[in-house]
Amino acid sequence: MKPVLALLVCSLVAVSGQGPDPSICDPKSTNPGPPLPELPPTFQVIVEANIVEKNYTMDQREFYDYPNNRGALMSYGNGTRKHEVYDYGTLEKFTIFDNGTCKTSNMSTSRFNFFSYHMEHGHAHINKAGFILHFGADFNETYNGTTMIRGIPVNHWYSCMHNATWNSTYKLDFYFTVPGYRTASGQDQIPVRAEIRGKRLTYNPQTHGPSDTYKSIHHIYDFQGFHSRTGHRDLSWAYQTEGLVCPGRVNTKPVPTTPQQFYAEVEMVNEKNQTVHYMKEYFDYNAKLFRIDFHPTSNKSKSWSFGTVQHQAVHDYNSGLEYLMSYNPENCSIRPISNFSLEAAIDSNDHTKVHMKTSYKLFHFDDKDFTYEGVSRVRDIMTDVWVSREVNYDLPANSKYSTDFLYQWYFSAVSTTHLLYQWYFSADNWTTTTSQTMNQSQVPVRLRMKGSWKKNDASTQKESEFVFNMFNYDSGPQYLYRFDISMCFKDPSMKEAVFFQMPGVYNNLVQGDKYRFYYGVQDAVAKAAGVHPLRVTSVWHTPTNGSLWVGATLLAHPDVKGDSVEMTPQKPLDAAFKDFKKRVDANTMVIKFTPNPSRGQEVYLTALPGTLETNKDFFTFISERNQPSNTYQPGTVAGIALGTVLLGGVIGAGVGWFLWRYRLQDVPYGTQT
Ligand SMILES: *[C@@H]1O[C@H](CO)[C@@H](O)[C@H](O)[C@H]1NC(C)=O
Ligand SMILES: *[C@@H]1O[C@H](CO)[C@@H](O)[C@H](O)[C@H]1NC(C)=O
Ligand SMILES: *[C@@H]1O[C@H](CO)[C@@H](O)[C@H](O)[C@H]1NC(C)=O
Ligand SMILES: *[C@@H]1O[C@H](CO)[C@@H](O)[C@H](O)[C@H]1NC(C)=O
Ligand SMILES: *[C@@H]1O[C@H](CO)[C@@H](O)[C@H](O)[C@H]1NC(C)=O
Ligand SMILES: *[C@@H]1O[C@H](CO)[C@@H](O)[C@H](O)[C@H]1NC(C)=O
Ligand SMILES: *[C@@H]1O[C@H](CO)[C@@H](O)[C@H](O)[C@H]1NC(C)=O
Ligand SMILES: *[C@@H]1O[C@H](CO)[C@@H](O)[C@H](O)[C@H]1NC(C)=O
Ligand SMILES: *[C@@H]1O[C@H](CO)[C@@H](O)[C@H](O)[C@H]1NC(C)=O
Ligand SMILES: *[C@@H]1O[C@H](CO)[C@@H](O)[C@H](O)[C@H]1NC(C)=O
Ligand SMILES: *[C@@H]1O[C@H](CO)[C@@H](O)[C@H](O)[C@H]1NC(C)=O
Ligand SMILES: CC(=O)N[C@H]1CO[C@H](CO)[C@@H](O)[C@@H]1O
Repeated sequence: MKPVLALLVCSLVAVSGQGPDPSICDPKSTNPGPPLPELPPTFQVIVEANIVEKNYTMDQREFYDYPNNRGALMSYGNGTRKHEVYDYGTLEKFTIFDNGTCKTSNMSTSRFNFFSYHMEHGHAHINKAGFILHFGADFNETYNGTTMIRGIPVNHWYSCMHNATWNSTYKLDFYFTVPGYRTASGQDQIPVRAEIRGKRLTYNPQTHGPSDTYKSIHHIYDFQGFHSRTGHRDLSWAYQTEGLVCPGRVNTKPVPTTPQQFYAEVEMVNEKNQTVHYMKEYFDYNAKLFRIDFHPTSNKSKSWSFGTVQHQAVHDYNSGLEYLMSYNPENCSIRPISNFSLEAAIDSNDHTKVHMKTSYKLFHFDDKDFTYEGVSRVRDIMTDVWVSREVNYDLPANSKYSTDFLYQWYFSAVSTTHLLYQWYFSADNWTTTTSQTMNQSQVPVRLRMKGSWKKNDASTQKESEFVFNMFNYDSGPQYLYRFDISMCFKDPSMKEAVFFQMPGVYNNLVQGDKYRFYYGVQDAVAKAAGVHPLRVTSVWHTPTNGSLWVGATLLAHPDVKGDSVEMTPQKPLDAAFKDFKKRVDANTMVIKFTPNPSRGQEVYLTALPGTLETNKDFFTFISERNQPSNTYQPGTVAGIALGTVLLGGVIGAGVGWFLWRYRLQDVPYGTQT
């Protein structure tokens, strides 16, 4: 339909000069006849365009959307297909070719565009359908009765157009179904055919004006399946360029901001190998910690893993070390963080050490070519989509690799996503509901990476396509217990348990908010010992009414040298312990405890000097403290067990078994009292 519009646009009717050719039509005759049908504000139609004078046919599926200021065409002609998207908001046209490339054109500088537009208060707007098709009262339609087209009874109108500059005369016939005719869509008076016939002077490139030779045109447009219904289906796909980069496109929405901390569960789909992997990622830029849980599926990776078992890798940039752990079987290896790690990058100033990427960099948002390409429904979630083509993105200088990837992000589009977490505790006649509402907007839902890469110029090009689906995303604080590394410090010489007493005045407050208390303990012990809080694990306390005992374990610094920019000097264990003891004895080991604001205010608790005990393991200490003759209270061990599991991370199966047995032993005793 493009040719006719081009012609129509440049041949507005004006009866003047030499006048129209009477053998084609007479512009003076007007008899509007019955009321002219109105074209709806949105519609789609399939058009078969027969360009008679040039002997070819073109098929087009047209989408018209006045309210959303856009249009789209899918056309098939001369054996090739293309998809055009017209965005009048930015006056851009995107042409998507069958070979998967997309071209951006500026409508304000191109001579013709299919739907045509006008300016409204400084903004471009697609024209009304009647104007585009040159049909309606404005065009002085003449009614010419009813006839049959393709077996359909139709009303026939025509208009006559003339342009003096080109000395052109065109007759445009329009056929609409007669009122009451049962159309397929149920819509009344829909267009069935348009036909244009006429002639004009050809263009003279020398004079940029009309030449003295005529050319005739004759086009027949058959409209099929005209309707404006969308039903339950979302037609946005027709107006989308999803998955394609259209170079030069205007970015209409900046990429989301990224948090300093986040947690996400990731489903990684390898489209080429047809495999699916699952991972959990914990990212904390403030604490310079990263953890990833994964499960290698191939024995090939033996060189960097323990085989096909569940792994947990903690990357501590404060020491430059990676703690790679598996729990079943138990295994740990400590080594410098590799620059191949997801969140690691070779430092550009230093050129050898790694540093931790910001989440902004991790998401590739330092790539300024990301452009917004509209909304899309992913996993039933409405998402905003950004895309970029990244050629040799972030490759180290002098790398022989070459990469070319399409990087496409989907973020939830709703301005705020309410994720409601609810826990229900119920025991017999007692029910409590606690809920915590968290507002998170622009949550990452999916990342798609598709492209090719080569190891070097001589190697063959490899194709890759990955989809990363992100679940349970949480940009809230990342608690340190998630980065527990105590598993790597099994050797008694690598750790030092400390136990100390505190004034029992806040027992109730501590008991009611023990995890917040544990964070305070971890922090205070680390400060007092002069080490990073990561080196303080297995925090616990005695939830009894008597004296309040608190314990923690100080970890040694492994005998492995890290290699990161953020590295800080690491104190040896004995020096850390000595410093800690000094602080306790000097009455300056102060725990800042910030309970839940609804429970109480921030308090400062000082360890009682002279109470520091050590050189015992946790269980010996507990059993000595909780002899049946002592002030044993049911619940003690259960409380410790839970606290240890939570704050100390996953403790080994042996310890779990111990606690389980210990508790069983105590149950009869507890009930007897
Ligand atoms: C004839 O068409 C030209 C564009 O090709 C246009 O600029 C001109 O205004 C038209 N003349 C009349 C009288 O409408
Ligand atoms: C324009 O068309 C009219 C009528 O068809 C004809 O008489 C006239 O000579 C034409 N003028 C030119 C410049 O071709
Ligand atoms: C179109 O086809 C007809 C009949 O086959 C032929 O006479 C005419 O020259 C063709 N026109 C063009 C422009 O190819
Ligand atoms: C139609 O396609 C053929 C073969 O692909 C090409 O040679 C020809 O130039 C095309 N014609 C037009 C008008 O695009
Ligand atoms: C894809 O097709 C279009 C139109 O045929 C062409 O202009 C473009 O160069 C092609 N691109 C590639 C990468 O083949
Ligand atoms: C399109 O061209 C016009 C005129 O040259 C210019 O003002 C406008 O910024 C261009 N638009 C885009 C999207 O490049
Ligand atoms: C319609 O007819 C009126 C009156 O003859 C005329 O003034 C007007 O320019 C015509 N409009 C078009 C689009 O031809
Ligand atoms: C995918 O399969 C290819 C060929 O079998 C293999 O070389 C490659 O390592 C696999 N990729 C992943 C991520 O498993
Ligand atoms: C991995 O290696 C172990 C022992 O070397 C073997 O039992 C197992 O079948 C291997 N698994 C795969 C997937 O090759
Ligand atoms: C721990 O991993 C190493 C290296 O993969 C392996 O040689 C060793 O057997 C593993 N130890 C256990 C207990 O599985
Ligand atoms: C709760 O306890 C009350 C009084 O003891 C009793 O009447 C009621 O049936 C109990 N409700 C449930 C759900 O057990
Ligand atoms: C002016 C005009 O086009 N009149 C036509 C109206 O329709 C009848 C029948 O289809 C034709 O014979 C006329 O020529």
